[in-house]
Amino acid sequence: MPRTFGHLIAGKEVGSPTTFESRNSSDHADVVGVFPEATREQVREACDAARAAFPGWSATPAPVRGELLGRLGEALAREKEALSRLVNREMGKTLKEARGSVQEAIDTCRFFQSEGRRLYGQTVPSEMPNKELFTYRRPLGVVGIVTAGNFPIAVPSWKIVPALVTGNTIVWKPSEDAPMVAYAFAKLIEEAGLPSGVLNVVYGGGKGAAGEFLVDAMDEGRLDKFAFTGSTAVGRHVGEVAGRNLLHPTLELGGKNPLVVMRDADLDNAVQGALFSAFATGGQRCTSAGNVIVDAPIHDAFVQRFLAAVAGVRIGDPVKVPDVLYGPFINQRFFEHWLAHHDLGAADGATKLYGEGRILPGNLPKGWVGTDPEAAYYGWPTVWGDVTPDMAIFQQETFGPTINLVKVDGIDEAIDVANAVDYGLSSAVYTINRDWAYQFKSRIQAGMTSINNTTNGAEAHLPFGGVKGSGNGTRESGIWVLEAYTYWHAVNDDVSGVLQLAQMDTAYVEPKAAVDVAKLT
Ligand code: UN1
Repeated sequence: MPRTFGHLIAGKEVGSPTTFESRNSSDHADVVGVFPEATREQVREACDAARAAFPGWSATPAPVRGELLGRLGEALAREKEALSRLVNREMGKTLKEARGSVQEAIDTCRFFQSEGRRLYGQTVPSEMPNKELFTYRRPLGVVGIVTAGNFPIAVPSWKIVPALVTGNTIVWKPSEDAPMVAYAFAKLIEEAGLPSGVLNVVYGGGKGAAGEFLVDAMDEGRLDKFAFTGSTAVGRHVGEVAGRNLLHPTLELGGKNPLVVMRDADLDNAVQGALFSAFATGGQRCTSAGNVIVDAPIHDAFVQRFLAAVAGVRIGDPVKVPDVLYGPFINQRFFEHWLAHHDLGAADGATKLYGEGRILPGNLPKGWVGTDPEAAYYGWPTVWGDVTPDMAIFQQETFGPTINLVKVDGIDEAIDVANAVDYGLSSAVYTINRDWAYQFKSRIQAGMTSINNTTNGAEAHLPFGGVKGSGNGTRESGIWVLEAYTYWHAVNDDVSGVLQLAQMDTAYVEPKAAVDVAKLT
């Protein structure tokens, strides 16, 4: 019998009248756990619990908060294997990728442990005597967090860990696709010693459910900050609600990431990079490649090698067969959205070079090494050729194992085509020409660029986030994320004992008569 788990509100585990099952993404017969569907009232209670916990947590010295996050890092490292297996089972990443994603959360804790001993402000000279100026980072208050299922521990850690080290309290609505991973993460945060009410977790869906209730909590004045990872459409809505409440949200949204292969590239390296960028996690990363842009002189050679590599891609249940490149769709919605793109591609007039839709017993790709393809949603690796920027499949995020091949002539056209989407999250170029690499990194519209590597590869101490439709310019990770969870407080400390007014009582030194250097000799 699967266990039934509860929300975490004010340090207590509580249930709801309705529940939902979290199932193994690779084998839907396997129920991982049963979770409550939060009511609007419960989301409000969670916000109020976070509000009540704020004075105590924000007054806890930052080094002490950092120490707690260091302990969380140790607990995550201790449980890394079990957590990775949970990620692998619940959302369907390969074990290697799952381990990487847990490591990303560990790295984040380690980085922010010591940030608790910095959180620097400045000491600033005043324009008047016997007066000092200071700047302090202050926490914002209660943070609402909604995260996606594709990185169920790494991406939540990018938000939760810096929000905590800076003294905020939290209501987190994890993805309904990976609530078990969220529960385990929250338990380890509890183990590290976080006081009750500082982190509250409410489970449930997005639309018409816990996610929407948490967004609505901004209109109810219950939140001071919102952080969201998910689709651009939902991100726009979150941004609108945040905007009318004068909140500055963190929005990490979709992508249609370009990977350029220039004529001088190491083709083997480029093929491997394109393969991973396109198909790892079944194309369900925000950083997955959407369009591979190939320089004309090597176009045909690249396509030939790429298609040979695609035919060799191992696909199957990543819990039972460890060395697959990718496993199932995380959920039915992603699968259906991906399936529909086949009609788009056909209507666009693109050429399907590889792929036959859903993997089924009578429709197995060469690389299928799984057991029962009907146990979950599995998709053929799909490659479209002759794609041009005006096509819908070039423009729209697919979020599945599909890649488009686009032919260009030279670096200028490659950059123009790479920029011809409404998104701008990540990007990559394969070239050994220093000038082309320089041109690409200078002119590409993206928050992240790899030179001779995949479109993936964010690390815990680099800024992560997009431009254009991929976000609102906020950044996660590293020192940059501190801006998202604090405001700057300017303090004037006057010890003169008299009223002295800035700009008015300032005794600037008057200049003397002008010196004309030409007349000096
Ligand atoms: C995401 O898909 O939301 O660079 C984050 C990468 C990972 C993070 C992806 N380290 O692909």
